Amino acid sequence: FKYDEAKVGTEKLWELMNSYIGSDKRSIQRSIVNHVEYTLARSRFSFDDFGAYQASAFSIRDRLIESWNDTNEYFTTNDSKRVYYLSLEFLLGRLMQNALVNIDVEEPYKDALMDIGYKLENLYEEEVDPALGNGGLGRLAACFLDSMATLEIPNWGYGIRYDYGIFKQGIVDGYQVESPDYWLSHGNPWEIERQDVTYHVRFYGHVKKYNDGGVERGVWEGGDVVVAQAYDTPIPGFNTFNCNNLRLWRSRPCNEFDFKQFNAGDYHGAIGERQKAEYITSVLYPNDSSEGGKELRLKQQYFFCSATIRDIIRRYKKTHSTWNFFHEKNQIQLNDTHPAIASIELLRILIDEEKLPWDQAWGIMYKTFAYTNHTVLPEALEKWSTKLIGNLLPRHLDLIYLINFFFLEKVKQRYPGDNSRVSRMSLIEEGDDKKVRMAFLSIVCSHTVNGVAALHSELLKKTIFKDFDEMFPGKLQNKTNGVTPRRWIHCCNPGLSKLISDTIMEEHTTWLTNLTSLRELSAYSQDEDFIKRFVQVKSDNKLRLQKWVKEHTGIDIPTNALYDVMVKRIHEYKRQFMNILYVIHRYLQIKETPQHERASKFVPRVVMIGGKAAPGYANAKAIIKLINSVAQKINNDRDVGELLKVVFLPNYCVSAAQIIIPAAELSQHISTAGTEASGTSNMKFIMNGSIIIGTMDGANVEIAEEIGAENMFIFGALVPEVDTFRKQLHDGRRDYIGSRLRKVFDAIRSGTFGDVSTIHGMLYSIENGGDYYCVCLDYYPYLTAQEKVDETYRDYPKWCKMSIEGIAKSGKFSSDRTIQEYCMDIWKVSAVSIPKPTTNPQ
Ligand code: B1N
Repeated sequence: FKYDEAKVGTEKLWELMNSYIGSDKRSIQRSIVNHVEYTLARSRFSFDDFGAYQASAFSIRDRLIESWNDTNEYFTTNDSKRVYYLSLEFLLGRLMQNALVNIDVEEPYKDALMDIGYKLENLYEEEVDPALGNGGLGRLAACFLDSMATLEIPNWGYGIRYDYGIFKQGIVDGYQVESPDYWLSHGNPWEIERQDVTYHVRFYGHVKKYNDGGVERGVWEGGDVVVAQAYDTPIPGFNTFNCNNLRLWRSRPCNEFDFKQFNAGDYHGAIGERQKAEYITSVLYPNDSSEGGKELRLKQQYFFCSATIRDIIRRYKKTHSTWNFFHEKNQIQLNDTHPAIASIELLRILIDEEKLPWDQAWGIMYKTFAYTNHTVLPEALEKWSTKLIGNLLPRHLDLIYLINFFFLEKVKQRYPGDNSRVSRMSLIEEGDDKKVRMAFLSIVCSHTVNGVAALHSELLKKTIFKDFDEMFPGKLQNKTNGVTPRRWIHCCNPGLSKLISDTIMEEHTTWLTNLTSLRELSAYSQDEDFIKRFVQVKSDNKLRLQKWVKEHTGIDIPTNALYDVMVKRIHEYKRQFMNILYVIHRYLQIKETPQHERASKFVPRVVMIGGKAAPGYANAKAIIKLINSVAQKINNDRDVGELLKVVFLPNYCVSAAQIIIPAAELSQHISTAGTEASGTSNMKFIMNGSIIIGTMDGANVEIAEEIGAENMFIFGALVPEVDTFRKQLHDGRRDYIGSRLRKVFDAIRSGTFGDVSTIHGMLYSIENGGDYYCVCLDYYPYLTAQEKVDETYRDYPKWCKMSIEGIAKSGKFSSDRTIQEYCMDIWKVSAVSIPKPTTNPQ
């Protein structure tokens, strides 16, 4: 079989199609203007930046669709093994520049647009930032899609097309206020609505069981049925013709099932019922690292898992008539336990609908699924009440009980008489309100489990998954996270990208897919010319951020100051609180120092902190208020002047990150050791030449291993020391505040920063043994590390050397490396490269 020959029969179609848009100026312009006229129905003679953005997006999408179609056809004809990445979150960020860069037409589009009066950079700003995720977990999914497409792995992502993404954060009087992110209000030119790809999804109802020659099967009937409709977003790879897909599901009412109510004459009631169906995919839950146990969330999970599994089965059945090869042709990765119900759904379909024997169904499921854990925080581990599952998904609860029964039999066999182990490992947590432990269920139903950084994976083995690691040695692996250098170096920091290409004399197309070649930069870390250009790039980026800050906060910040940045979701474990305590300390110190001594004692700094707090997380919101109040006071203290500025960066999101990260010189990753599973912004910051001040937590440990601890400011307790401190707290230790921290607490309480009473609860609790995240334990080492920061910044060549060494040795943290490891160790899948498309014979 030769790909080109497949087209021979369709020559006629080729004739009709003016396909494969050329990359010359005229073709691009024609395609854009055609979309202005025919798609947008606007005047071809006058369109604003937004119209130009939309038309360009449609024009680019046309190209993507061409390779999308070719790719899928090729995978189907070749019966390629596929990977499916299931996630409740995909934090894609803006798509236009990414698409242009990946298919290598950014320059031609820039020229073509310039010629008709539009600046491409301005059009980029017209795009809404699709924010269907909370933070690291969702952004990781997006980086993985980019890497899988680039590495030519046959992959589809599956998730939910929420009407409302993560809320928009505003700041009023220093407090966070949330407003809805209705991101679809101006349409979404990147998606393709699939009217024809729909599935029915059932909720509630009841199960009738019957015995089918020794196998118990169920028939699930009644309840509510809603429709899942597919929306596809093409995912182009970098420097390849392959184009993968992200399929997101939207809930719609199901016509067939509504008629009764309409016929009964209850028109309004029936319309109301229909709206309930649409509600399922309305809104993304805004909790990062905590779980609410709400029914609607479980509905979302099952809704998208059911549609996804049916879609995967339908695709498989197109080319297969037996189940024998299902697991060899399909691998399904669960992005945390949020889509865990997918494995039970596959099992249910195989048993109840496909009528397979239990053992065969179980084997297929087991060999198909793999699960990634992203946290050890107990509040983030999903546990669904059996009542809730039993009501919403009665057949699934049956199967979970059955799985648990068989599993516990094995545990008993293996550890006879060890009853406490049996109850520890049970998939069901006993109690008044029995709960299904979704992480344990996912381990039992998957062939492989992984953590997201070396330290995290080791902790999993020692703590929450200890019993499982003992019983299934080797099943638990590590796959250290990574980020895509296409977005996180090339797109967000074009100056640095060009400097790298010029220096190592490689096209960006080469090093961006082989990031370890950045090592060559090491040779230039003390090269005067290189450093000069490097400093220029950084100061350009600082200027860009300065403008952004002015525009979004009204605050003027100097550029000749150290840019100290901490951007991530606000959480006690991440310790933004410790950061702001230090800022207060620094402020008090400046005030205590006579004017004429200040310049020699303090390096001018702009401290920037940004991130969203979950709407129901009172302490996180109190931290935001404190930061803003401290900023207000310090920024208006003329006595301090430009020596210290504090900014809360509002509405932190992917597009903001692309401005903020390239401008940072210092970035803070200061979580309590053992709490941050990996962190991924730490990787983005080092790739952009920012130095990390951080604890030995998450991927910081491996970053230190790669770039050398001497190129970071590492401080703080290690995991065992944290454990000890917590034990001491438990046993009544209270002597841990110390005089310098006491002063800071006093300043807060005395009203120096106005009314910040919302933080008083946290202060009290920290003083009275509730310092679970060990702020006090790490506070003084943190001060020392901060002093080292100032000292180093004064020796600017040394600072630059550290910063450049960081970039040079950041290659490991490309998500390409991560995906290669998943491919080899978990999915056993290899690249399938589609041939260069044949051009129109005309
Ligand atoms: O996943 C990231 C890691 O880099 C971070 O360290 C980790 O905190 C993050 C419930 C989560 N873990 N758990 C979540 C998100 C949403 C939700 O509803 C939990 N996010 C992480 C990528 O590995």
